[in-house]
Amino acid sequence: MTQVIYVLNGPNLNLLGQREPGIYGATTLEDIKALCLSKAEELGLSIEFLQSNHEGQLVDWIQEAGQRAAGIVFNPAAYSHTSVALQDAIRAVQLPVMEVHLSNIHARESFRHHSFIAPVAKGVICGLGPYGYVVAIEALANYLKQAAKA
Ligand code: CA2
Repeated sequence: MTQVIYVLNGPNLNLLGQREPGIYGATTLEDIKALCLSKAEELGLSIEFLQSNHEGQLVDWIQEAGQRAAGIVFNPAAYSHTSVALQDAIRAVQLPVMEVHLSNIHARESFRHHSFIAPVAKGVICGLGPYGYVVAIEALANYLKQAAKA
């Protein structure tokens, strides 16, 4: 059966391409969804691509992924730096998670340097722009293949 990957996006990422192009570029979230779908098709995976501005909704989707998905690509946006609830949800489902950030959070304000998600993620990709999502899907596919062999 085709494996499902949840691609979850946190607050304000719905504004991509419309505001602050100097930091986040001109690509919209719909463009990123198209990139993810194309990479998933190439790898024989199925994608559930979702965005919410609400922490509880993201927790619900992580729990849902626990029932339905093989892994999660997650850009928690500002909740990366604040959310114990999202870390707890990831710990609870025990799915492999690749954390993605469009910008290089380590080259920005110090409050962005810490992530509550990183300690429970398999990998963290930042600073590669929309391509980071493609890399994250590839890395997750590779992880799942290796895990199936073990
Ligand atoms: O670089 C990333 O992907 C971030 O997760 C983006 C978050 C930020 O809080 C993280 O530190 C790094 C912000 C997403 C907000 O996106 C906007 C897009 C357009 C206009 C305004 C905000």
